[in-house]
Amino acid sequence: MRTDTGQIVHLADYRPTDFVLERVDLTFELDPTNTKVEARLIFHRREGVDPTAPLVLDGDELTLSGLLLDQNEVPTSQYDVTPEQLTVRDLPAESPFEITITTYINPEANTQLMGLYRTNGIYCTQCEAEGFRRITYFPDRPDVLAPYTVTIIGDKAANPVMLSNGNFLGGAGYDEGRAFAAWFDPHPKPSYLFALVTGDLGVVEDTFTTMSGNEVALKIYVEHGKEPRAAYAMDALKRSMKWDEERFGREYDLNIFQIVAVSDFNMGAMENKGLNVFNDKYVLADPETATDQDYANIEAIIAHEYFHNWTGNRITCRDWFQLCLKEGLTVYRDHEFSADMRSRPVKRIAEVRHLKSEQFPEDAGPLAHPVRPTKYREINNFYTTTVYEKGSEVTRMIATLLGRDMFKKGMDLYFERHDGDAATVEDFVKCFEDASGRDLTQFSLWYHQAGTPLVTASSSYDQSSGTFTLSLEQMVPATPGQSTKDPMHIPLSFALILDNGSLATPEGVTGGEVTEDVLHLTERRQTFTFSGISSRPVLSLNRSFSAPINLHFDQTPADLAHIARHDTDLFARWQALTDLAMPNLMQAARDARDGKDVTCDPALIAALLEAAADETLEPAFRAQALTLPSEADIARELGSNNDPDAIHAGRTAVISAIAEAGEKSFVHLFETMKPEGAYAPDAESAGKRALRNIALSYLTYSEGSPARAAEAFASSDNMTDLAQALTLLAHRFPSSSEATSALASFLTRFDGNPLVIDKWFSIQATIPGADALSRVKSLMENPRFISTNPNRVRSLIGTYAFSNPTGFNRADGEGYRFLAEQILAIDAKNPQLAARILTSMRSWRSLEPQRADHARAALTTIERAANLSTDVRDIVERMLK
Ligand code: 0A1
Ligand code: ZN
Repeated sequence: MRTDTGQIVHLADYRPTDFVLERVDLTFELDPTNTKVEARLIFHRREGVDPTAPLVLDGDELTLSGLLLDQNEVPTSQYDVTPEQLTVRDLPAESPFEITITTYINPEANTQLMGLYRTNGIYCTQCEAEGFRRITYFPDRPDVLAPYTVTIIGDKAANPVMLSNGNFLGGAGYDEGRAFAAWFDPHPKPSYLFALVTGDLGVVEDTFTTMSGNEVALKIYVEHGKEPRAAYAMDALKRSMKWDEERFGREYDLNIFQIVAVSDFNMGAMENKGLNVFNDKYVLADPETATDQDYANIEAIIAHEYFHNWTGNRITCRDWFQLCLKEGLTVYRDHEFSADMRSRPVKRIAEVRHLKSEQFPEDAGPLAHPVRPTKYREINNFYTTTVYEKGSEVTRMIATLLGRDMFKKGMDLYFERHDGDAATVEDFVKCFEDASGRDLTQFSLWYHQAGTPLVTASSSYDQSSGTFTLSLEQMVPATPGQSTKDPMHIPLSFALILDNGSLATPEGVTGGEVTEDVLHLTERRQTFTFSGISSRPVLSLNRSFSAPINLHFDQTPADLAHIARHDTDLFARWQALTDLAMPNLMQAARDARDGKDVTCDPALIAALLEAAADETLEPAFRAQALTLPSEADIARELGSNNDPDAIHAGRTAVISAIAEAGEKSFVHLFETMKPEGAYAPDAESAGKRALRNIALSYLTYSEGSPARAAEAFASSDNMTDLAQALTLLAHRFPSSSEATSALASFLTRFDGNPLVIDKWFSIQATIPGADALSRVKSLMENPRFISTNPNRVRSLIGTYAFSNPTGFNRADGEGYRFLAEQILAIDAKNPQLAARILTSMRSWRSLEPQRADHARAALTTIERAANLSTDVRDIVERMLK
């Protein structure tokens, strides 16, 4: 394992390489423990570079076994080599030269799953961000692009499938018992997009004809027997290809597109050119084993990786500081795709829930960093929700500022101007400036200033003059390394809703720029005055969540209820319901902490039940309306001195009050919201199931018995309903015989299906209360707990730490001490996984003092441990700073 080198990389130090890489020719002779890699690299010295400058290549845990220069052995006096670097001197000043490097690597021993590794008898690679240097010495950085030829030689029986990037050149028997295959990728690419997969795999095949008539072979490789479960992924892929042509004019550019699903993978999936590798969780689905959420995730991630072909691969990043250039933009594109495939407002609600629950805490804690950071110690730790989700929000804001047509013009210009480039965020923004003529200098602060802006709003209406005045103030909180901030350009979508529910059209506005329904807040304090408003309107602000901000706007419950009833933006209606609920939930937490009775405002109950019963609204929206802010959301709003037990108790009491008041409605929804016919994963059916299941959840509170959930468990014919019923039994009635027997029957029924067994672990890891820890510990003893499989580790330990506030944040600190032990054990095998799970403690400073002390002590234990990886050291030190 690579332990910490302590080196910090700075954006300001960027400079191009001294040598230009012209071509890459790789030959792999596969062996589980001793794979031979021969890399033939053709370089020339960049113009103007010192003719004596050496060639310096990156490595990671490598041993050099051969080095040739133009096919002649290089004398040892001409190079220096360590496991991390190869330096070759005395190279030609002008003419191109060929370096041939031979290394032997051990895929079987590669537990960190970076570079070439083995999973279930398959050879597989993961090279982003810096995994290629674990295969051979190489200029392993994203601005070094070249075409690749790859030859794979391996045992024929064990590797009937041999894949790499690009188009297939040919393959056959090689010698006794061995076969070879050769691939050529004509599109110059950086090493992080290299992939190789071989093994004995099943395949699902289809074709897609592109808009200019090219036929593309589509192949999804899965373990034998799982082929039927790849059908939905294939369908999502074809829809993604079509959508990218229609919406962005992007056509696929090879004659084959391949996806491989593997069961050991650190992340969700990887966009290697023409050969995407997926965590099988995001490929495999059928009604019996996958939930509606699983289907939606598959659709989104298949699209995301496919869309990277243009935003990431054809145009890549100059350096890793530009990661949001491909990730933020590609998330924006996959969000838009899902919005077009499903319900746009419901999709937006889900995005904002995710942003607020994951990115906002990151931005408010010790790990906060700008969307485009300027330094890092371990790049793997920057695949964050800030780079991805906030990066997507920044792209969305550009579209909001410019309008749909101008945004499209800017995107077209970006594709035209930068195809084949390793580009920067500045290059991207410039395209929109050039296309629109708009200056985006101030807007660009969204890339550079960390922290969620806080906008405080107040308004007044003057009947006599018919004017409505809105005063806005913005503040960007201090974040690590950035103590002062400049005012941002914040686009706020708004509506003025009149008494009868119609929208006011102001005659004029002063105080700042307003384009269509968007206010441009650009100063620290700004007052907008709208004229020609005949009666007092209710302001709906930041509709569709047009800017990723915290908004403090003291609106009365009556005004919020008005928005919840009338806004034409469904997102804003949901937001108003959330804003109605939040103060109630915060007060409930305080009351529970102080031992007082918890109450629930009847106006909140009425608004929620009204939305739930409104048949003009789609069921998926009604389900979202009934889903109260989570315990983590409440903790975030409370901000400091948090007691997760009190938050849980308060929220539970509020839910019980709603459940009792609405019991009749919930029974009605539970009985009527059943999609007709056989299970189908479409958004409409999924919405009905979501509404029925949230109704069932409320009924467990009002009825106080597991009977109805047990009956739902017994009668469900799909995984969505089954998993929800099991969750309710286990979480609401953990010691009931119904819960015990449902958990046992679920296990028996799905044993042998790892993705479903992950659910079995997660459901138990999230049972609230202090007993969760002993449950998690005993589940770790279960033979099905496989400590080397990232999905399984995440499903038990990750889910416990991230998603069980009361179970993890035990007042005695045992949860933190347990996590510290686990992080050290995981780190020894898989640093990336360990570092990621450790971020579950990112908000430790907002806990009440006793818990915070325990958390600090546990983090300090990690910090002081010997042989920490760079990944974990980077996170733990930033968290303790
Ligand atoms: N680029 C991939 C995600 C990814 C990132 C890093 C990885 O290893 C460190 C693996 C995958 C995506 O955005 O889908
Ligand atoms: Zn991505």
